[in-house]
Amino acid sequence: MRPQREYHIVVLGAGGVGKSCLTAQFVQNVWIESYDPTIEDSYRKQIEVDGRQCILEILDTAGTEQFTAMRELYMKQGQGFLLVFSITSMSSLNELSELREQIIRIKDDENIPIVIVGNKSDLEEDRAVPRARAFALSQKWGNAPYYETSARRRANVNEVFVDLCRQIIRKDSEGSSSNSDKREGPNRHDRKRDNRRPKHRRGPCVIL
Ligand SMILES: Nc1nc2c(ncn2[C@@H]2O[C@H](COP(=O)(O)OP(=O)(O)OP(=O)(O)O)[C@@H](O)[C@H]2O)c(=O)[nH]1
Ligand SMILES: [Mg+2]
Repeated sequence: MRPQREYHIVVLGAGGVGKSCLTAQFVQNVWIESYDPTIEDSYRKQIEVDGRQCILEILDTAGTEQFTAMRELYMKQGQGFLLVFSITSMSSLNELSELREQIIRIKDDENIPIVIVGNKSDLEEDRAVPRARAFALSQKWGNAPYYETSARRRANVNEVFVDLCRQIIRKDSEGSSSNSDKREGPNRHDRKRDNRRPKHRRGPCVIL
């Protein structure tokens, strides 16, 4: 049996977009109607992805500005990021760009696993972010996968975590297969440049 691997996932996005509700649905299969702003919570969940047992260490972060002091630390530790906005709030989409820039700066890596999540898809009548707008952002970010989810209806909840986990696994295996080149291989700077050209291009992905 292949060994279990542990992966660190960070859930980011503006306050009230549904990060905690998505996490609670994924980890505990529960729907939370009330809004209790998060400071920081972490969860563990074991899942099987493509026949491989993975333990996800999930960090549910604070969207509210006064609780964001820990950001640098958890961005450093995170291996994959769910960038969550609400389809009912254009400003929540706009906030994601700064978060992504911060992740890239802190990880010093443009190809960090990311999934863009447009939550509250059950509130179609209140939609403020056209799908095309979110999709354009996904293309701008090198075809980062884009999903619309509803924590309320538990729609696409597993899918976003599994997609992110798959990206981390793929990156992990690319990293370890290039380890053998390290001795006489490209210097650190060149390897980073190589990372910007993913071997497997991610396909655009809007699952509704
Ligand atoms: N209709 C609908 N409401 C949702 C959905 N997800 C979350 N909500 C509601 O939105 C509110 C905020 O959800 P949270 O999950 O606490 O938001 P958050 O992103 O964790 O907020 P912070 O912890 O402050 O950053 C709650 O009242 C939820 O019930 C959804 O998919 N559909
Ligand atoms: Mg929360």
